[in-house]
Amino acid sequence: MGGQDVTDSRNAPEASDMTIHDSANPMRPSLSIIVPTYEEADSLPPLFARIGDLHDSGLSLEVIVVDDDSRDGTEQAMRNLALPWARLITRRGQRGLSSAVLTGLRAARGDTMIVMDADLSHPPEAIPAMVAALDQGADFVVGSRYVPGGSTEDGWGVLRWINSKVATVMARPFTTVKDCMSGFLGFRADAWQRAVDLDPVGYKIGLELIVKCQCRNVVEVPIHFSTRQHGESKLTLKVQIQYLDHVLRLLRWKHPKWSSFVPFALIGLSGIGVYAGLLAIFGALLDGLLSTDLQVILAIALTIGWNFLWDRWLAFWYARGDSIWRQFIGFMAVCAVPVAINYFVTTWLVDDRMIAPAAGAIGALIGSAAGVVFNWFVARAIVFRRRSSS
Ligand SMILES: Nc1nc2c(ncn2[C@@H]2O[C@H](COP(=O)(O)OP(=O)(O)O)[C@@H](O)[C@H]2O)c(=O)[nH]1
Ligand SMILES: [Mg+2]
Repeated sequence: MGGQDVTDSRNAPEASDMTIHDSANPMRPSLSIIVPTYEEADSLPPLFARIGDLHDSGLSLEVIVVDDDSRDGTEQAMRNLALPWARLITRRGQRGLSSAVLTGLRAARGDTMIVMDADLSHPPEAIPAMVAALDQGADFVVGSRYVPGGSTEDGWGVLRWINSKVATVMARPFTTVKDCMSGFLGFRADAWQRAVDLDPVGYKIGLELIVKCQCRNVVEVPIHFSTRQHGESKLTLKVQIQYLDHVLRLLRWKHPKWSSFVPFALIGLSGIGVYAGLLAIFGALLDGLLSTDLQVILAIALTIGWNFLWDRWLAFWYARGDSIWRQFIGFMAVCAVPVAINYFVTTWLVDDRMIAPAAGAIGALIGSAAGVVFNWFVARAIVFRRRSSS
């Protein structure tokens, strides 16, 4: 296997930092199996023994191992195997499961793609059934633990199980697949080429692909999910936190309006509490120092500030790069309508000798209810504009 530096790989910004140890096999296979690896040298010989059985049984395949420069003997292991249908891509200066999978997909030549772990938790023997499901019309196929016939090897810790289930439930807004976390995936080459806005972050490239390729007919093929025999899992706490971020990104991509309006409305609701609380505090502390009118104005100003900062962060995330002062001025202008309603209701109730916190709450409630939809539409259209590229 000679090392060959890649300089012209399509869509591959990382290309100059990787080496393909090519097998120079001129035959175009019908199936490409992508195996991302990080420190999996010991798993490779048994993995290739089992994939080799598929190859020997007549399946036209290539395997692309995408290793993030593990330096644990992976290159040597691949050299020892010396399989004409296997390639190793070593990426340098880059880590990440999803981006490794995308690197492998770009290099793949088959019409059908399978992505699997190196650690033998995914049985290669299930691959023919997965390919058959695709041939029969599935857009996407998942090797699944959670469908009849599927199972998980005993000894999977309870925590690990809960973890997997919680992650699956969080994926519910996007797919009803029972085991979209398994990491054992298959699809036709054109499905991922059709994908828009692929975001190679995180660990769950399966979920990303199902959503971004808009795959509807996802079929689950039952597998027995084995416990890894060699090496360690890379599913760290950091990776799990990144998953939350990934789900949020997918939500924002798939439902941009709702994922803006819902936080906006909730922040508006929180503003009511902030406003009433401020009025109560001012009433207790500033009564001799500041007139009631000024107290109300101060409370309104601080509440606008509260709403603005949270809205900018959570409801209009895409406009965080724009000038904050310009946005703040625009936001205040947009707030003027409900704020005016709020101010008059509050001061009118105070004149009516109701206690100020209750007055504040009622004023804010009416103002917010009247303003929330109006404000959101106007803020979105004028203050927090979406740039065409985001
Ligand atoms: N290239 C690459 N592969 C990775 C990375 N993280 C994990 N992998 C591989 O992705 C597969 C799944 O990872 P694993 O640690 O088994 O995760 P788990 O199955 O969730 O415990 C394995 O083959 C890993 O070697 C990474 O940062 N880069
Ligand atoms: Mg694993």
